[in-house]
Amino acid sequence: MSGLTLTPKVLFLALPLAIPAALWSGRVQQLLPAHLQGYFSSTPAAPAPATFRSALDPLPYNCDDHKYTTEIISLDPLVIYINNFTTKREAEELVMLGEADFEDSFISRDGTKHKVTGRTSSSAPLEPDLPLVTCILSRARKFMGTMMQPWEPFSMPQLVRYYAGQKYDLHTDYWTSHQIMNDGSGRRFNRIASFFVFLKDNFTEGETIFPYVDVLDKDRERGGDLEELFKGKVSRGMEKGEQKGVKFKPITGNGIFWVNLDDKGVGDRRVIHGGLPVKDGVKIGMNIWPRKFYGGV
Ligand SMILES: *[C@@H]1O[C@H](CO)[C@@H](O)[C@H](O)[C@H]1NC(C)=O
Ligand SMILES: CC(=O)N[C@H]1CO[C@H](CO)[C@@H](O)[C@@H]1O
Repeated sequence: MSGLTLTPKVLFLALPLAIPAALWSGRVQQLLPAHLQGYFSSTPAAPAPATFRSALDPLPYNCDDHKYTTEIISLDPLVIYINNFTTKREAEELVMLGEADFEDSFISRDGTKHKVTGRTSSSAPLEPDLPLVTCILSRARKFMGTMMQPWEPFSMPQLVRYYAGQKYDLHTDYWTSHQIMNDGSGRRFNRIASFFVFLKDNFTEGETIFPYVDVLDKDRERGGDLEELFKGKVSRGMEKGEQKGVKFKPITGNGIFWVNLDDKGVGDRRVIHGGLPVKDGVKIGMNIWPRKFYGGV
Protein backbone atom coordinates (compact mmCIF):
# COMPACT_ATOMS: atom_id res chain seq x y z
CA MET A 1 0.00 0.00 0.00
CA SER A 2 2.96 2.36 0.34
CA GLY A 3 2.71 5.17 -2.11
CA LEU A 4 -1.05 4.79 -2.38
CA THR A 5 -2.72 7.82 -0.88
CA LEU A 6 -6.35 7.61 0.16
CA THR A 7 -7.71 10.24 -2.16
CA PRO A 8 -11.51 10.33 -2.54
CA LYS A 9 -10.95 8.83 -5.99
CA VAL A 10 -9.17 5.78 -4.59
CA LEU A 11 -11.88 5.29 -1.95
CA PHE A 12 -14.52 5.57 -4.63
CA LEU A 13 -12.84 2.82 -6.61
CA ALA A 14 -12.15 0.60 -3.60
CA LEU A 15 -15.57 0.68 -1.93
CA PRO A 16 -17.46 -1.45 -4.47
CA LEU A 17 -14.81 -4.13 -3.93
CA ALA A 18 -14.81 -3.80 -0.15
CA ILE A 19 -18.53 -4.51 0.26
CA PRO A 20 -18.60 -7.97 -1.36
CA ALA A 21 -15.33 -8.75 0.39
CA ALA A 22 -16.90 -7.92 3.76
CA LEU A 23 -19.98 -9.97 2.91
CA TRP A 24 -17.81 -12.83 1.82
CA SER A 25 -15.79 -12.77 5.03
CA GLY A 26 -19.02 -12.93 7.05
CA ARG A 27 -18.36 -9.72 8.92
CA VAL A 28 -21.41 -7.87 7.70
CA GLN A 29 -23.55 -10.78 8.86
CA GLN A 30 -22.79 -9.96 12.49
CA LEU A 31 -24.22 -6.48 12.02
CA LEU A 32 -27.50 -7.61 10.47
CA PRO A 33 -30.80 -7.99 12.34
CA ALA A 34 -31.56 -11.57 13.38
CA HIS A 35 -34.21 -12.21 10.68
CA LEU A 36 -31.71 -11.39 7.91
CA GLN A 37 -28.76 -13.32 9.31
CA GLY A 38 -29.90 -16.61 7.81
CA TYR A 39 -29.27 -15.21 4.32
CA PHE A 40 -25.59 -15.02 4.98
CA SER A 41 -23.51 -17.98 5.91
CA SER A 42 -21.25 -16.88 8.70
CA THR A 43 -19.51 -19.95 10.04
CA PRO A 44 -15.87 -19.30 9.23
CA ALA A 45 -14.06 -22.46 8.17
CA ALA A 46 -12.21 -23.94 11.15
CA PRO A 47 -8.47 -23.56 10.61
CA ALA A 48 -6.96 -26.85 9.53
CA PRO A 49 -4.81 -28.31 12.31
CA ALA A 50 -1.13 -27.80 11.59
CA THR A 51 0.32 -31.10 10.57
CA PHE A 52 3.67 -32.05 9.12
CA ARG A 53 2.85 -35.61 8.23
CA SER A 54 3.31 -35.27 4.53
CA ALA A 55 6.79 -34.88 3.20
CA LEU A 56 5.34 -32.23 0.91
CA ASP A 57 3.76 -30.10 3.63
CA PRO A 58 5.77 -27.03 4.35
CA LEU A 59 6.06 -26.05 8.01
CA PRO A 60 3.27 -23.69 9.05
CA TYR A 61 5.86 -21.40 10.67
CA ASN A 62 9.43 -20.30 10.32
CA CYS A 63 11.72 -22.97 11.70
CA ASP A 64 14.25 -20.38 12.86
CA ASP A 65 11.76 -18.94 15.33
CA HIS A 66 12.91 -21.29 18.07
CA LYS A 67 12.81 -20.21 21.69
CA TYR A 68 15.32 -22.49 23.36
CA THR A 69 17.50 -21.42 26.24
CA THR A 70 20.63 -23.15 27.51
CA GLU A 71 22.32 -23.91 30.82
CA ILE A 72 25.84 -25.29 31.05
CA ILE A 73 25.97 -28.40 33.19
CA SER A 74 29.69 -29.06 32.85
CA LEU A 75 32.49 -27.26 30.99
CA ASP A 76 34.87 -30.21 30.84
CA PRO A 77 33.49 -32.42 29.40
CA LEU A 78 31.10 -29.97 27.78
CA VAL A 79 27.50 -30.82 28.64
CA ILE A 80 24.71 -28.32 28.00
CA TYR A 81 21.10 -28.53 29.04
CA ILE A 82 18.73 -27.11 26.41
CA ASN A 83 15.29 -25.92 27.47
CA ASN A 84 12.58 -26.04 24.82
CA PHE A 85 14.78 -27.33 22.01
CA THR A 86 11.49 -28.38 20.44
CA THR A 87 8.02 -27.10 21.21
CA LYS A 88 5.49 -29.54 22.70
CA ARG A 89 3.76 -29.56 19.33
CA GLU A 90 6.98 -30.39 17.44
CA ALA A 91 7.71 -33.15 19.96
CA GLU A 92 4.29 -34.69 19.33
CA GLU A 93 4.68 -34.44 15.56
CA LEU A 94 8.14 -35.98 15.59
CA VAL A 95 6.76 -38.96 17.49
CA MET A 96 3.94 -39.29 14.95
CA LEU A 97 6.40 -39.17 12.06
CA GLY A 98 8.44 -42.11 13.33
CA GLU A 99 5.91 -44.09 15.33
CA ALA A 100 5.05 -46.64 12.64
CA ASP A 101 8.69 -47.63 12.19
CA PHE A 102 9.76 -48.73 15.68
CA GLU A 103 11.91 -51.86 15.81
CA ASP A 104 14.18 -53.32 18.47
CA SER A 105 17.07 -50.94 19.10
CA PHE A 106 20.47 -51.95 17.84
CA ILE A 107 23.91 -50.48 17.93
CA SER A 108 25.67 -49.87 14.66
CA ARG A 109 29.26 -50.80 14.13
CA ASP A 110 31.25 -51.20 10.90
CA GLY A 111 28.13 -50.46 8.89
CA THR A 112 26.06 -53.27 10.38
CA LYS A 113 23.43 -53.41 13.11
CA HIS A 114 24.04 -55.37 16.28
CA LYS A 115 21.45 -56.22 18.87
CA VAL A 116 22.82 -55.94 22.42
CA THR A 117 21.30 -57.18 25.67
CA GLY A 118 22.04 -53.95 27.54
CA ARG A 119 19.71 -52.01 25.26
CA THR A 120 16.08 -53.11 25.43
CA SER A 121 14.36 -50.09 23.86
CA SER A 122 12.92 -49.72 20.34
CA SER A 123 14.19 -47.24 17.75
CA ALA A 124 12.76 -45.68 14.62
CA PRO A 125 14.65 -43.69 11.98
CA LEU A 126 13.33 -40.22 11.18
CA GLU A 127 13.50 -39.40 7.49
CA PRO A 128 15.77 -36.33 7.31
CA ASP A 129 13.92 -34.97 4.25
CA LEU A 130 10.63 -34.51 6.13
CA PRO A 131 10.22 -30.75 6.64
CA LEU A 132 9.96 -30.97 10.43
CA VAL A 133 12.99 -33.26 10.69
CA THR A 134 14.95 -30.96 8.37
CA CYS A 135 13.94 -28.07 10.61
CA ILE A 136 15.10 -29.78 13.82
CA LEU A 137 18.39 -30.82 12.19
CA SER A 138 19.05 -27.28 10.97
CA ARG A 139 18.35 -26.05 14.49
CA ALA A 140 20.93 -28.54 15.76
CA ARG A 141 23.37 -27.46 13.05
CA LYS A 142 23.04 -23.81 14.07
CA PHE A 143 23.55 -24.80 17.69
CA MET A 144 26.85 -26.44 16.65
CA GLY A 145 28.12 -23.19 15.11
CA THR A 146 31.49 -23.62 13.39
CA MET A 147 32.03 -26.97 15.10
CA MET A 148 30.09 -28.49 12.23
CA GLN A 149 31.23 -27.71 8.70
CA PRO A 150 28.55 -27.23 6.03
CA TRP A 151 29.62 -30.46 4.28
CA GLU A 152 29.49 -32.55 7.44
CA PRO A 153 26.22 -34.49 7.73
CA PHE A 154 24.15 -35.89 10.55
CA SER A 155 23.73 -39.60 11.09
CA MET A 156 20.15 -40.73 10.48
CA PRO A 157 18.20 -39.20 13.37
CA GLN A 158 16.42 -41.77 15.52
CA LEU A 159 13.46 -41.92 17.83
CA VAL A 160 14.05 -44.17 20.79
CA ARG A 161 11.21 -45.55 22.89
CA TYR A 162 11.34 -47.20 26.31
CA TYR A 163 8.41 -49.01 27.89
CA ALA A 164 8.26 -49.93 31.58
CA GLY A 165 11.36 -51.88 32.58
CA GLN A 166 13.33 -50.93 29.44
CA LYS A 167 16.73 -49.29 29.68
CA TYR A 168 20.02 -48.64 27.98
CA ASP A 169 23.10 -49.58 29.99
CA LEU A 170 26.10 -47.26 30.19
CA HIS A 171 27.64 -46.67 26.77
CA THR A 172 29.28 -44.01 24.64
CA ASP A 173 27.80 -42.62 21.44
CA TYR A 174 31.18 -42.45 19.68
CA TRP A 175 33.08 -45.40 18.26
CA THR A 176 36.59 -46.15 19.50
CA SER A 177 37.68 -46.43 15.86
CA HIS A 178 36.29 -44.13 13.20
CA GLN A 179 33.72 -45.69 10.89
CA ILE A 180 33.92 -45.83 7.10
CA MET A 181 31.20 -43.94 5.18
CA ASN A 182 29.07 -46.34 3.18
CA ASP A 183 29.07 -44.03 0.13
CA GLY A 184 32.19 -45.57 -1.39
CA SER A 185 34.26 -42.46 -0.66
CA GLY A 186 36.38 -44.22 1.94
CA ARG A 187 36.00 -41.25 4.27
CA ARG A 188 36.02 -42.00 7.99
CA PHE A 189 33.65 -40.40 10.42
CA ASN A 190 32.66 -40.39 14.05
CA ARG A 191 30.00 -38.75 16.19
CA ILE A 192 31.62 -35.57 17.39
CA ALA A 193 28.74 -34.70 19.69
CA SER A 194 25.26 -35.86 20.64
CA PHE A 195 21.88 -34.31 21.25
CA PHE A 196 19.30 -36.28 23.16
CA VAL A 197 15.93 -34.55 23.09
CA PHE A 198 13.05 -35.75 25.25
CA LEU A 199 9.84 -36.00 23.23
CA LYS A 200 7.51 -37.82 25.59
CA ASP A 201 7.73 -37.66 29.36
CA ASN A 202 4.62 -39.53 30.45
CA PHE A 203 6.51 -41.93 32.72
CA THR A 204 8.35 -42.23 36.00
CA GLU A 205 12.09 -42.77 36.58
CA GLY A 206 13.98 -43.53 33.34
CA GLU A 207 16.40 -40.61 33.78
CA THR A 208 19.46 -40.24 31.56
CA ILE A 209 22.52 -40.70 33.76
CA PHE A 210 26.12 -39.53 33.26
CA PRO A 211 28.09 -41.05 36.16
CA TYR A 212 31.34 -39.20 35.32
CA VAL A 213 29.93 -35.74 34.68
CA ASP A 214 30.38 -34.28 38.06
CA VAL A 215 28.77 -31.08 39.16
CA LEU A 216 28.67 -32.50 42.67
CA ASP A 217 31.74 -30.79 44.13
CA LYS A 218 31.05 -27.45 42.53
CA ASP A 219 27.55 -27.69 43.86
CA ARG A 220 28.79 -28.49 47.37
CA GLU A 221 31.05 -25.44 47.24
CA ARG A 222 28.11 -23.29 46.40
CA GLY A 223 26.24 -24.87 49.27
CA GLY A 224 23.28 -25.30 46.96
CA ASP A 225 21.12 -28.22 46.25
CA LEU A 226 21.51 -29.48 42.71
CA GLU A 227 17.84 -30.18 42.20
CA GLU A 228 16.94 -26.76 43.47
CA LEU A 229 19.56 -25.07 41.27
CA PHE A 230 18.23 -26.76 38.17
CA LYS A 231 14.58 -26.70 39.22
CA GLY A 232 14.32 -30.49 39.36
CA LYS A 233 15.62 -31.05 35.83
CA VAL A 234 19.03 -32.27 37.01
CA SER A 235 19.82 -34.31 40.08
CA ARG A 236 22.70 -36.34 41.50
CA GLY A 237 23.28 -39.67 39.91
CA MET A 238 23.67 -42.80 41.92
CA GLU A 239 25.93 -45.72 41.14
CA LYS A 240 26.41 -48.76 43.35
CA GLY A 241 24.77 -46.96 46.25
CA GLU A 242 27.07 -43.98 45.93
CA GLN A 243 26.12 -40.49 44.76
CA LYS A 244 27.92 -39.99 41.51
CA GLY A 245 27.57 -37.82 38.43
CA VAL A 246 24.32 -36.32 37.25
CA LYS A 247 21.04 -37.56 35.93
CA PHE A 248 18.48 -35.72 33.84
CA LYS A 249 14.77 -35.93 34.34
CA PRO A 250 13.18 -36.23 30.91
CA ILE A 251 10.96 -33.23 30.19
CA THR A 252 9.21 -33.00 26.81
CA GLY A 253 10.96 -30.59 24.46
CA ASN A 254 14.13 -30.29 26.54
CA GLY A 255 17.41 -31.83 25.49
CA ILE A 256 20.96 -32.56 26.52
CA PHE A 257 23.93 -31.77 24.31
CA TRP A 258 27.41 -33.11 24.92
CA VAL A 259 30.73 -33.41 23.13
CA ASN A 260 32.02 -36.93 22.46
CA LEU A 261 35.43 -36.42 20.88
CA ASP A 262 38.37 -34.12 21.49
CA ASP A 263 39.96 -32.06 18.71
CA LYS A 264 42.07 -35.05 17.63
CA GLY A 265 38.99 -37.21 17.33
CA VAL A 266 39.71 -39.19 20.49
CA GLY A 267 36.66 -40.24 22.50
CA ASP A 268 36.04 -38.84 25.96
CA ARG A 269 35.13 -41.69 28.31
CA ARG A 270 33.68 -39.24 30.80
CA VAL A 271 30.56 -38.81 28.67
CA ILE A 272 29.61 -42.43 29.13
CA HIS A 273 25.88 -42.43 29.89
CA GLY A 274 22.82 -44.61 30.12
CA GLY A 275 19.04 -44.62 30.19
CA LEU A 276 17.83 -45.83 33.59
CA PRO A 277 14.90 -48.27 33.51
CA VAL A 278 11.51 -46.67 33.03
CA LYS A 279 9.11 -47.55 35.86
CA ASP A 280 5.63 -46.71 34.52
CA GLY A 281 4.59 -45.22 31.21
CA VAL A 282 6.42 -44.57 27.95
CA LYS A 283 9.57 -42.56 27.35
CA ILE A 284 10.41 -41.33 23.84
CA GLY A 285 13.51 -39.38 22.93
CA MET A 286 15.31 -38.33 19.78
CA ASN A 287 18.97 -38.91 19.00
CA ILE A 288 20.78 -36.38 16.83
CA TRP A 289 24.38 -37.17 15.97
CA PRO A 290 26.53 -34.65 14.09
CA ARG A 291 29.29 -36.41 12.18
CA LYS A 292 32.82 -35.26 11.72
CA PHE A 293 35.21 -36.61 9.08
CA TYR A 294 38.66 -37.81 10.03
CA GLY A 295 41.15 -38.33 7.22
CA GLY A 296 40.63 -41.51 5.27
CA VAL A 297 40.16 -41.70 1.48
C1 LIG B 1 9.77 -23.25 27.72
O1 LIG B 1 8.61 -22.94 26.98
C2 LIG B 1 7.47 -22.76 27.77
C3 LIG B 1 6.28 -22.61 26.83
O2 LIG B 1 6.52 -21.66 25.86
C4 LIG B 1 7.68 -21.57 28.68
O3 LIG B 1 6.55 -21.39 29.51
C5 LIG B 1 8.89 -21.83 29.56
O4 LIG B 1 9.18 -20.71 30.36
C6 LIG B 1 10.11 -22.16 28.71
N1 LIG B 1 11.19 -22.59 29.61
C7 LIG B 1 12.42 -22.04 29.63
C8 LIG B 1 13.29 -22.51 30.73
O5 LIG B 1 12.80 -21.26 28.80
C1 LIG C 1 3.36 -42.69 34.41
C2 LIG C 1 2.47 -41.59 34.01
O1 LIG C 1 2.79 -40.41 34.18
N1 LIG C 1 1.34 -41.96 33.44
C3 LIG C 1 0.32 -41.00 33.04
C4 LIG C 1 0.29 -40.82 31.53
O2 LIG C 1 -0.84 -40.07 31.11
C5 LIG C 1 -2.08 -40.64 31.50
C6 LIG C 1 -3.18 -39.82 30.86
O3 LIG C 1 -2.95 -38.46 31.00
C7 LIG C 1 -2.17 -40.69 33.03
O4 LIG C 1 -3.40 -41.26 33.44
C8 LIG C 1 -1.02 -41.54 33.56
O5 LIG C 1 -1.01 -41.52 34.96
